[in-house]
Amino acid sequence: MKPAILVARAIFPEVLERLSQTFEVTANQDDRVYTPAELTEKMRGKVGALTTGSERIDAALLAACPNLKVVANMAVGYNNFDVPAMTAAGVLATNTPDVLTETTADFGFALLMATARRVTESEHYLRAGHWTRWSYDMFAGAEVHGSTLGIIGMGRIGQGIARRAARGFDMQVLYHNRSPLPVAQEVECGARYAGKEALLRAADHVMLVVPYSAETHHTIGAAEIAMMKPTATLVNIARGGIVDDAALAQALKSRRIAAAGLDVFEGEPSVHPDLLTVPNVVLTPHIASATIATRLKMANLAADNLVDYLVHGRTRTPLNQVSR
Ligand code: 8YV
Repeated sequence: MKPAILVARAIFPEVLERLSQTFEVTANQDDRVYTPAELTEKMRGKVGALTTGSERIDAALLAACPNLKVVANMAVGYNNFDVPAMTAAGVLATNTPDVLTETTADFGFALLMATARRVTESEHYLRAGHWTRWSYDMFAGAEVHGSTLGIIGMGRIGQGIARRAARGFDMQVLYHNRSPLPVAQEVECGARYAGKEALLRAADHVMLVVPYSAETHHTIGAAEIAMMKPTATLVNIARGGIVDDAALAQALKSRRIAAAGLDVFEGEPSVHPDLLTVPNVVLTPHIASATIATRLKMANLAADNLVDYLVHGRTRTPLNQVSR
């Protein structure tokens, strides 16, 4: 009998096929997002699961699934996992670091450019048939090259964005992180450490790349927005909840800051209704890692994590330590 696993969301058929050679796979190629009760039911009796950010693994689910040994998240972020509860239950947690770093940094830059240069706002204007003549200030935005970028969260993706900014766009890069990087690494990515307030006051553009946790909840709220330049843009490719979306919508409405680019939202896939009506925000549906090549690498790494642990007793990209 092959060990039984759940693949909780639709994935590439070739990855499913690969997993089926080793496991008895319960798949979800219809891609319905399970309620917590449905997820628990589907997970019951399984030894492993491949999840995405939409599946919450918590103590209640773990208590109902005593056979579970490993959950492999197809994401680098893992705020959908209660890791201490998983460790206590002896369940290995894994994620997909590295394979999405450069692709996600590319997207951070795309969103920065689209926001500062008002790409989607001007496209909507054109599509609506409003474009009748050229004018000197039509959709005039903010300079990107040569400006100051403030990055909050300086992990692998933050560093990738810093390199793009410093080397490709001649930007001054400030970053804020729990702890400063070693000097050699700062030099390599062309970035300088700053306190959060100093960064917010100095930056022409602020980019959020910090993992979500209780400590980083509402890293940017009304008080932080009040420190930013009125011409500044804010880009969030990290997680919903890092920004107070209601406060941001209000700031965009009153033009307290110039514009925002958001790939992630509090309570997504719901989006704060005021963000849907203000023109000076670029909104994308959590697609920062979405290239076919990268998503395939993420799916394969999640699959490797299941095979490695369940078949070979090895760990590849673990988030906790458990004894088998
Ligand atoms: C995922 C992400 O697509 O890796 C992450 O943390 O946010 C995205 O790359 C998303 O979480 C689905 O699992």
